[in-house]
Amino acid sequence: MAKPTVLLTRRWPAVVEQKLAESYDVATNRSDRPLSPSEFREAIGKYDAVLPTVTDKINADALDVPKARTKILANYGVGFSHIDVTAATRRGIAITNTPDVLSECTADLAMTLMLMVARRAGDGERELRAGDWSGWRPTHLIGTKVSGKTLGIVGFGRIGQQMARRAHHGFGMEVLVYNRSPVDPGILAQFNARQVDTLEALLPRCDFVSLHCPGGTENRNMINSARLDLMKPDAFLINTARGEVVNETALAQALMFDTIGGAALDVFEAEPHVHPMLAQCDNLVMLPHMGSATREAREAMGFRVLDNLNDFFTGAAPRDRVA
Ligand code: 8YV
Repeated sequence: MAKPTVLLTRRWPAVVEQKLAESYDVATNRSDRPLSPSEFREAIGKYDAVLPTVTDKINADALDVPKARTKILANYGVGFSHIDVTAATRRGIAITNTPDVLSECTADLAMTLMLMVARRAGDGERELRAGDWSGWRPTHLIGTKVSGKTLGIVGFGRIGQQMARRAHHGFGMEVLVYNRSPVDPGILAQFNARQVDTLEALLPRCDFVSLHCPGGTENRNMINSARLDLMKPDAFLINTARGEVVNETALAQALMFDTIGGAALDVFEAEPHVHPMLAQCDNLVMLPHMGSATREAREAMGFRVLDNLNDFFTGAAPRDRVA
């Protein structure tokens, strides 16, 4: 029997590309540049499976193909707010993602950002590299203590829980949780965490707020100017979730007028474009969407896609089917 045809929209770790080629007839986007909407439409008409990732904007237009051949979008990544789920489902296309395998690394990066912004690590490194360090003094680059402070976690899924583990057991932080559904008390107890019912109840009580909820229309602009105003004037916002969850203009204003202490972002609304006002803020740490960027996580994500594909093409239910 002929192998199913699959398209990788970006380059993947070599070990996964090799393994994939054993069972599938694989086409690779050798240029490793994001596909255009028309290239994407062509792919939907041509391949049995398309393996997209966060840089593919798969809206209704991209799925508007009279004779779609693709039966599954096996996404490389846990977040899938770049896919119009309703439009894909209408065309009978299944969607899978890659949870679990990147939770620890993404939480590690959220911790990195939290520590960097609180301890002014970016400022320090820039000063040193610019040759401007004049030596130790008691008043130099004074930051904020992290240990023992209160951390608000928005979205208490797998990554949010890994963040709580690090913050509570590593840094003795008090953990408050906001989640759309009630969290099992046994899980909260692992981190001595308390769940609150609204963001309005969470934000004024936190020294740090870290976002771990999905993106998409439901959570677009969740952190707007009214909610930023509820944060303590010296509190920090960390976003490793999705750019659209934060209103970037409102955040830049809060940073410029010092109504919050600072922010640290790994994700942006219009990646790879950075809002010009954000680029001017000193009390902001920015990283280029690196949450899952470890060899271990990126390989495991690829193998997880492979598992989902194998299930799908042998008629079993893929374990990570989200639609
Ligand atoms: C990736 C992510 O950067 O999994 C996600 O949702 O944001 C990250 O793991 C990306 O989506 C896949 O490369």
